[in-house]
Amino acid sequence: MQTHRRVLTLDEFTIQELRQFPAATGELSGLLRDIGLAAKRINVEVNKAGLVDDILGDAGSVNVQGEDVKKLDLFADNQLISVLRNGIYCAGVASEENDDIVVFDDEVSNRSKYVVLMDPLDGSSNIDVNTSIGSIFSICRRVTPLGTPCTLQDFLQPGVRIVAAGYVIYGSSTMLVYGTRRGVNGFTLDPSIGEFCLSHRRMQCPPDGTIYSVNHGNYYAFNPRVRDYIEHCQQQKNYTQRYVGSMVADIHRNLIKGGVFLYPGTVAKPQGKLRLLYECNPMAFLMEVAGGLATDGVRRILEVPPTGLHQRSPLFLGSRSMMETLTGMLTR
Ligand code: P6P
Repeated sequence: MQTHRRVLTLDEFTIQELRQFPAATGELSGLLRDIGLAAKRINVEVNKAGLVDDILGDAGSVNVQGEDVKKLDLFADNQLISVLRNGIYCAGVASEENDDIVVFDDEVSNRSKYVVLMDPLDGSSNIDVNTSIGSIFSICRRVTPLGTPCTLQDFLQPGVRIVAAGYVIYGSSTMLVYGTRRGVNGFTLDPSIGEFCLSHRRMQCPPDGTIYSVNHGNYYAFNPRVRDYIEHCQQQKNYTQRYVGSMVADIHRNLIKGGVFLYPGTVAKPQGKLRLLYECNPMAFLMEVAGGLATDGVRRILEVPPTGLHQRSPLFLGSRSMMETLTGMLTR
């Protein structure tokens, strides 16, 4: 009898990974399962956003970046914080939606060895037009003593200290993609069972590609070397430009198909728009584990020393060969 091929769920996968490391405590696996639970709850609201107006549209507030906060941003932030606070694996959170760190100062959470940095719903300007949006997260080991409340020091760590990172893309299907140093794996949500199921095992970014992703609207505000690279791309007959305006969607496509994503600084905003700790670092970590490269135009993104929770950085990341050409042009 032909039995249905069983696909590993996220929980089964993280437990399988755990079994390969008998010394592991299971905390990281538990943390990833908690994030998966929050993602499922956020997915329900994202999918019905067009149907109900109590979740769509501006929440009336403005976040630390000065950006209008959509109600879904706040819902996503609340879902992730509540799941992590009620769990037993996280000591606190840094989020785009909160000016300061959120410290889960209770006896159990203070004993947790991880903190989470996140953009709970990135690309929110696309919510109203039904374009793919995403949640981005990274997980770091605390540097302050266990048993005490986490502090800002636990969050201001360079990306090389990331233990795991990932994103959820709410698109034509909903996927959770996460990586540890062992590899990047993608899980597609199966609504029939309400589980993320392994669909993209050991994701590798193609070493070369033909897609470049940049907001051409800023072309004349870029420095000349960035413009030179964009013109280089335009001169390649087989290259194509793809830009959704939602970094999770743009980077997810390039991770699978190959390509480079550029969010350079401009004359007015030399540090660009994207935030180092909870946008650039997690995506750079994933891209490097998948065989790609990620820089701020000069330095490896993961080595940029953090000075502030919401600091920004230019971001260039993607296929190794394309990044080597890009970096050569930016630094000559
Ligand atoms: P622009 C979305 O608001 C976001 O933070 C990223 O997801 C995206 O890559 C970028 O901003 C788009 O910015 O200036 O090109 O619209």
